[in-house]
Amino acid sequence: MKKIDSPQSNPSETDSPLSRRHFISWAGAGTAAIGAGVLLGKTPSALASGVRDRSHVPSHPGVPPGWANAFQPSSTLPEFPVREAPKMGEKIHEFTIELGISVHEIVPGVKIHAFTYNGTYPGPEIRVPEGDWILCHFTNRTPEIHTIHWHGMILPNEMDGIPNGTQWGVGPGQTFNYLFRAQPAGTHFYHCHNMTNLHVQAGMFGALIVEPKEDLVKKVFSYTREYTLLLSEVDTVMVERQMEEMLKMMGTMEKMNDDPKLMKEMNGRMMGWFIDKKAFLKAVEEGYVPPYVSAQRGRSVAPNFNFFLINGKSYPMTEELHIRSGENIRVRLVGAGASPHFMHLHGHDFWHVCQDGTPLQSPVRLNTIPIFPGTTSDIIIQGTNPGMWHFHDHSDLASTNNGVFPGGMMTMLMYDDAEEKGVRVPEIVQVSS
Ligand SMILES: [Cu+2]
Repeated sequence: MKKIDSPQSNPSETDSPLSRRHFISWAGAGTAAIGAGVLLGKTPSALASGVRDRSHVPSHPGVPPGWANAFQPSSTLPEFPVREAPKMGEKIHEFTIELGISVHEIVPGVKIHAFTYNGTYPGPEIRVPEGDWILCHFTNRTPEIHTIHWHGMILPNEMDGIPNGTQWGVGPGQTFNYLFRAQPAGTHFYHCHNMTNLHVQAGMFGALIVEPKEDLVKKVFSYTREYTLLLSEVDTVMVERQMEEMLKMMGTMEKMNDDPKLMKEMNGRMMGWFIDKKAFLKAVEEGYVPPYVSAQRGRSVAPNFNFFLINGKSYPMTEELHIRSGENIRVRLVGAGASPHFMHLHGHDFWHVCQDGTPLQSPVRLNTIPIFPGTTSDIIIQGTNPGMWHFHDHSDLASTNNGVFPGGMMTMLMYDDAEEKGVRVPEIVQVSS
């Protein structure tokens, strides 16, 4: 780990989050250093160097002891220079992810064709310590183009995984090697960034947990178990139809390979790719009709979600959370899909401790937490009320399976010692009311 020298010594100036000196640094050398992506050891402040300096984080009144996460303008800066290469002695964690097409069962009787990372829906959880490196060999074994976007990571531009944006899409049979340092710490996720409306519904997402050097949450709440819940939803009719269309279209394209005349027509227009905005506008002028105007590829219909998933499953097939009286558990909630969800716990209040990976300045006490698409929230549940408690999206639509209550985005908080504590609740599996 590389530390930045900071000549700041006046505590009043350091503690003031918006001191004049910070502004001057930001407007001057700071932006230049960030733009160049280089690490300069002797700069006037953390802002100027473009990397974070944690050497003087002040304590804040009202937060739990040890929480020390007060507001600092420099706290969004990367801890490590972004465009560095791995150095001798630094740890590289290697992962192989193969994308294939598999059949995924949401609940008994409901199966869809899915795009799966290493065969699972969602993909495998990736977990690495902050500051170590991730080297991910991503191979595409499907006929569509895909990438992996590392959501929440502060990484080099060309590792961000945007097809025809920061990299060429990874085509059938191709492998792309993603290499970046795991930062910042916290709960994050990864997902495909091509045709996300279909590909994420089809299963292309997974958890990415970057473990901090010092776990502030554990320091205060000393949790013993943790769970990661990836929240998403799917329109099974749309996914089935589009997966079928995709396979058909790919078949046609394969035939075109042998026919030069047809091949000529299989240009950027057909794929919807243009070299720049000017080329796109010129094509429209010449009569090109974008696919969102004509439903020519059948992709203009908005999804009508009918299944609501926790880690790819709907109730009653969701995995339960386990707790004991007096125990704290950490639950990482990830908004991996396209809709907001409102996770509500019965019989308890819980602590919202982290947002988008970072510990909050002060934990917030709640019984319902909104999880918006692309956000992550970590909560701590304290074992204070033995029994078997519902934990579910309070949006009533999401409590159904294909319109039938109960189902959807719901799981149970199960006390392992409920009976010991004299609470007997029959375990009933209900699939219709
Ligand atoms: Cu994809």
